[in-house]
Amino acid sequence: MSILPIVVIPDPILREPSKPVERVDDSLRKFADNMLETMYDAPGVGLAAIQVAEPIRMLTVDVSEKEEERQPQVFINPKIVQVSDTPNVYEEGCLSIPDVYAEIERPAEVTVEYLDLSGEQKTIKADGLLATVLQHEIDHLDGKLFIDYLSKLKREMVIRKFKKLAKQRAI
Ligand code: K2U
Ligand code: ZN
Repeated sequence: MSILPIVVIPDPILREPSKPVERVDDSLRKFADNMLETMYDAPGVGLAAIQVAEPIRMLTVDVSEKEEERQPQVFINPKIVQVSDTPNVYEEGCLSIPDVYAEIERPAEVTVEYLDLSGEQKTIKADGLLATVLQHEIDHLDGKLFIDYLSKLKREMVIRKFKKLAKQRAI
């Protein structure tokens, strides 16, 4: 298994919509393993394939508690088919936008249809942190970032900070 480099803003690839997975095969399962290893190493509770520069519609999640056994989940071609009217607010972060955290409001419950690593069609009804992380990761597959939910002023402050850091790194 390998730890893959995580893309950070302002890399434009993060704004590209990801393409549906055509075949669930051993090569995809190997890539999913590498995504999980990368996610645990970061550490994170979710990761979208685009964040490791692979524009396909696949994401990994593990919202198990630190002292619990790991519960890795892989979602292929995930589609949100139902959302609750009740909202929930979580302080979100993103491995592609390091050291930025913000309270984001999203539907508290979502129903997601997806393929698992055997290629089987599945449906999950999620709430709590899993619902938030699934919505955050599925946004990534559409080129959307959690800072897009911030005010224009706050979003531009974050992007300006990263452009300045990118320039300093380039020197
Ligand atoms: O997309 C990502 O970079 C994964 C995020 C997942 C996340 C989404 C919404 C709310 C919390 C996390 C990373 O895991 S960010 C690192 C992190 C880990 C635990 C809690 C908060 C942030
Ligand atoms: Zn993210």
